Amino acid sequence: MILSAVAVAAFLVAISTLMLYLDGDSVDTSPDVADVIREPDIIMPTKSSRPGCEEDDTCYIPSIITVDRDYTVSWANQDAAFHSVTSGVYGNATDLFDSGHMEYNDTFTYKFEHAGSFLYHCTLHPWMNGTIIVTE
Ligand SMILES: [Cu+2]
Repeated sequence: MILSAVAVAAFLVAISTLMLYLDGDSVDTSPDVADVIREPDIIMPTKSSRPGCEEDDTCYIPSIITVDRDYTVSWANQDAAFHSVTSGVYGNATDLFDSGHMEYNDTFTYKFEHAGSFLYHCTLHPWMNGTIIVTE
């Protein structure tokens, strides 16, 4: 009787250990979960709506990043003001990507499928400029 109780207890410990292992494994390998919890690559910080952020390079943080081709870059607006992430330069936008007006806490993503150097800007604030460098 005691022996079977020990056997049952050992079995339960083995099962719960296995469940923990399987649980941890599924979290680590799921790309969907990884995408959801991923930090944004670039943020628009507080007060980037006022001129001056370009002087210490804090309009988009960071303003230049290098990524591999087919990487999906994410931006998050952490400022109370509207901002945009728009390809090209102020007054001369290209049609590659455009977030439209992003409010506080909005995020925008774009997958870069070609290598190159891509300038972008904010349509509301001419001093806000950034660059994505995409390598093969
Ligand atoms: Cu802006």
